[in-house]
Amino acid sequence: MKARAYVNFALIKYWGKKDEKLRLPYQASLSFTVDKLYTDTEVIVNNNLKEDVVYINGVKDDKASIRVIKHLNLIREKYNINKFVEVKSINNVPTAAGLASSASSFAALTLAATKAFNLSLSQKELSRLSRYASGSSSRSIYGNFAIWDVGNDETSIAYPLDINWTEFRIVVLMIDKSKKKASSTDAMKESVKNKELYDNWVSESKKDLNQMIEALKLKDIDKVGLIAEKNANHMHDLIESTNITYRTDESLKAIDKIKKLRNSGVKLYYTMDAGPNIKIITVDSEIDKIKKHFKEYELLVCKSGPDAKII
Ligand code: 2P0
Repeated sequence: MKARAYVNFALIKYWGKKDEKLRLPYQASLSFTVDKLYTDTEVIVNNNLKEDVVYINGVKDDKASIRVIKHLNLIREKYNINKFVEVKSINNVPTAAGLASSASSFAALTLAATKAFNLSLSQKELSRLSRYASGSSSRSIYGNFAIWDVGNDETSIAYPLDINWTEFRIVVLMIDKSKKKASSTDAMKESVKNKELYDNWVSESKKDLNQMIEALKLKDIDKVGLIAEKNANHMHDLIESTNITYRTDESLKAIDKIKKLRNSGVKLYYTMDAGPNIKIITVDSEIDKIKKHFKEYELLVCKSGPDAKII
């Protein structure tokens, strides 16, 4: 059984867990699933196997397999299944460069594995199950805009937002494809320890989320962009209060250029995740201008992507 799930980028970030094991977030997040970056994962039940065999991008990587096998164990335990599988996962995403590859990877794995085990789960059930493997993957079950609620173990799932904004774009500026130094899971743990700053992050991000939903309903790119920038900057300030930083000189240089171009009248904003790459938030009418001004970078212009699906 083969599934494809698409990468999502958060406009309002998930940063910090109140329950590490259940992967319950402290605050709700909102994302946009994109069409150009995705993971294809094939899961084949093989009765001759005595353990799972995992290939990621064609390589049998024991370290990367651990998290995959842990998730398969969780699915087997939950649904009383006693079969080992072969997993072949291909990312068309530079892995672990802050391009949210764990979101698409685990959403695709959850869908392909449950289907391979003959389970037929709803999107809500898939979102919840995927959450255990990677928080942000709960949002990649859905295409377009999605919100992942705080909730409890039962209710902390993502759901789609009914917003049909066909002109909305995210342009990925590839700054560095190398593997990030600190995993977001570890960086989140450090950030949560800083109680005063962390509490402020939680209360501000709740306000940001409400404002973002209203701005998206209005399809107001200036409001959406400014709220997303504020939220991303707040998250990175919080991260940098620990000893971790994802913003490199190259990221800051690109941000500066974005601001300058904005001052000249182009509608473009930015967000950043757990890596140095920049995602430009914009609309279709601005793409040619952006391409002209950012010739020195590899650009990936993304539209709204679909739900995770069997292919
Ligand atoms: C997000 N990130 O909302 C935020 C913004 C990175 C920066 O969700 O620990 O790899 O596995 O639940 O899913 C990183 O997410 O973290 C992330 P875990 P995950 O997209």
